[in-house]
Amino acid sequence: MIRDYISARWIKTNKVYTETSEKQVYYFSMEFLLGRILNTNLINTGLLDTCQTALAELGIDLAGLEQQEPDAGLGNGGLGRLAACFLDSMAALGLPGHGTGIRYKYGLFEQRIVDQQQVELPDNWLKDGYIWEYRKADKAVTVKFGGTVQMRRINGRLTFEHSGFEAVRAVPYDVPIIGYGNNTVNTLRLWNAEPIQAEFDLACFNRGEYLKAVEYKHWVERVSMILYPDDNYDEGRSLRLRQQYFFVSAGVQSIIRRFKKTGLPIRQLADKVAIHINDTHPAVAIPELMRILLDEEGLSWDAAWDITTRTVSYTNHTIMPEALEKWPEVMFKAQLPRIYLIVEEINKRYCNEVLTKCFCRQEQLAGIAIIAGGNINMAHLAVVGSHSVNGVAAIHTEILKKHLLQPFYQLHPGKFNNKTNGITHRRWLIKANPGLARLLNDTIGECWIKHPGDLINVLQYRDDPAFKQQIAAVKQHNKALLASYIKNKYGLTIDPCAIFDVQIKRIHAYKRQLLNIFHIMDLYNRLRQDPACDIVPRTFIFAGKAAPGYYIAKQVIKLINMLAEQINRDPVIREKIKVVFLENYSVSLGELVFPAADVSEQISTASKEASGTGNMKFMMNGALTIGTLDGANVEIKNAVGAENIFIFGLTAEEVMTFYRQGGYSVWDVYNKDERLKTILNQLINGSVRGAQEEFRSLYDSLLYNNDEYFVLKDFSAYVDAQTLLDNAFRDQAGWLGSSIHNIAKAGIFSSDRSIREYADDIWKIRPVIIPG
Ligand code: 26V
Repeated sequence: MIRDYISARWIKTNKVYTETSEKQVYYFSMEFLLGRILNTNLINTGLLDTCQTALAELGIDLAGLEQQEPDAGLGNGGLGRLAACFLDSMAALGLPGHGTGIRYKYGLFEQRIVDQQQVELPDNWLKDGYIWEYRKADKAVTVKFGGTVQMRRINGRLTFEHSGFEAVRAVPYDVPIIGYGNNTVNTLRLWNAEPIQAEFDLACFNRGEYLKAVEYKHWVERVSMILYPDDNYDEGRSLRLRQQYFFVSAGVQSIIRRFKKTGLPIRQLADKVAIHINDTHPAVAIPELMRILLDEEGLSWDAAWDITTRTVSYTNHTIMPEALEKWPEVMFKAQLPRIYLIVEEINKRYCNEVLTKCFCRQEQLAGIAIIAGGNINMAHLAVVGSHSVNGVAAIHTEILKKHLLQPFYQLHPGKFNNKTNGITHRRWLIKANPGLARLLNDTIGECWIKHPGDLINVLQYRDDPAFKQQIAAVKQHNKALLASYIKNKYGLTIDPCAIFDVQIKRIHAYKRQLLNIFHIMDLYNRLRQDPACDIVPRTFIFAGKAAPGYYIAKQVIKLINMLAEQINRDPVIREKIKVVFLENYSVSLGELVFPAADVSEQISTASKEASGTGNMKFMMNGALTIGTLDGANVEIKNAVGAENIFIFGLTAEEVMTFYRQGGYSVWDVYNKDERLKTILNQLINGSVRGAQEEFRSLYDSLLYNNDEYFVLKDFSAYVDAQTLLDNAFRDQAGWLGSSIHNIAKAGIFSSDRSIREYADDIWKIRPVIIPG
């Protein structure tokens, strides 16, 4: 019904976009972590109440019905969820902006905990069909891999003939992206890889080469089969490169096809089209656009380059060295021979330009070259081929300018800018926390929904005892909901009055779940020593997936689960602390957990977390942050003030100084802190029940591998901050004031704000009103 309801608007939106020929942006991303969209579609169309009532009359519970929708998990974590929030905001703001990605048959794996360890199961999310997608077979295009390129000079002009390639048919599946309170319906176009029917198959069949034909089909379908489950880790897999070129080439071809229907000359492309690349994963869009402009449109190199760089913009999402994409030249050349030649030419011309303009000396070239040491550096390609490069939080952008991309910043300072991340308050507040949304409406009116900055209006109730009671009641209700989920799923009873202290995110050494665990172990040791020890009861809640091949991260999951088992059953500590690991973290699970949290753990090693967006989801739902000065935590602190957040630990500058010195002296810290000695020994002496040598690898990574992420170094400051937090929670009036303060200041972290900045500063696009 909702599909039919919006279909006329969808057609109308496309018609208006075509007729007005307004500039449109295409957000290219390997990942879109949509989650379920029935409920948010109901919110955005204004049909939620009507549907809820009508269904109730039929004896159907909407919430139960919603569970039938698969949770579209076409992303790993922050980068993919950001893309989904951005689509929602573009539509809400009436901006002509669309997503371009891959229709993975299998999304991010389903995580189960079996014998306290992570087990991965395939996420066959399409098995019962996906109600929101529309296959558009008539819009299919062909993408070519492999083969050879013949260069010829015809009438004085170089031409490139690509032959012997293997062709893949890219078929788009369109998903409507519905705007809030307007008539805009934008499009998320996901590309599916299919065999080119006709000749090849038939020829094979006719020759009786049945097996060969089937092999070809499988080879082709592999391209859009599965989302790579690594987050912040690049393995340089050739199938991933094929995935990248597959959706990028299909996407760019379809943009050009659409543009040409306007009848405008191709030279005006950048006036009508912006292509944004979400990290370097779609960076082959730069040479692909060059290929089309050169080989198919017959433009000169300079004209094509001018159009390309004015069309493309790039966001960097990580400075982790192991996540920066570098493709071996040999692999790249074999897969994409024509694209390789173009990248080679871009590199040659860029290096020449920099040298001839005396911007740098020969020996400095390696720092900016796109091709060096047998690899293609995709971040360098992305910077050189775009007109805008942005980081995702103030501190992250500064690190890009001063460190990771420093030589480029020297050469082109004007390209660099910051766009602090955001989250859609429609999903993360209105949908996830209806109780809070209602209370806000009753208190400050509904204007914050259209203008999230208006959340600031609740600040005047910061010290209002009646309002505090209402805020407390909402939180209590959400905590009870989570407690009952935990009871039903795991049979574990948790006290809704305890502090709910939550760390939910991918499991990664730099995010330091281990630091959180060490605080828990320290508390547990204190309670074992003195069961009367005066601490506020706490429930520590974890959730998150580890990349299947990431051994250390999997050990962390195992350690959490083993500790949970031991602590939750220990009668001596009288239920003062509990530990829960929620399996299969997903968008839907997040919607249950964020509203129930009192404490938000954002404890990455300073300088490592580009932004974080979970931090914003917690804040918007009234949790207080305990965190380092990393990513957007810095801006959260500036927004709420030091009194309403618990900041601890090394600063990014200090961390980077230590790195330059080759680390810090781990043993000094260890020897001076009895608590740490105890905890570390407990990892290897059988204290963690059932484990003897099990956690030696974790122990070694800290003591014998230089504690790369400063867990031991920050431990003492973290425990001190936790003690302050424990004290602060005892003063409920003060705590609720801070909670209200956090909600009031959360408006700037709406992705509507982020998207407005992208639209105004980078894409230069304007809202287009779609009449009803
Ligand atoms: C990188 C790679 C490298 C190649 C193999 C597969 C793979 C998959 C995902 C990624 C993305 C890593 C970057 C990332 O997710 N960054 C996160 O972006 C969030 C949105 O900007 C930000 O809030 C997080 O701090 C940042 O870690």
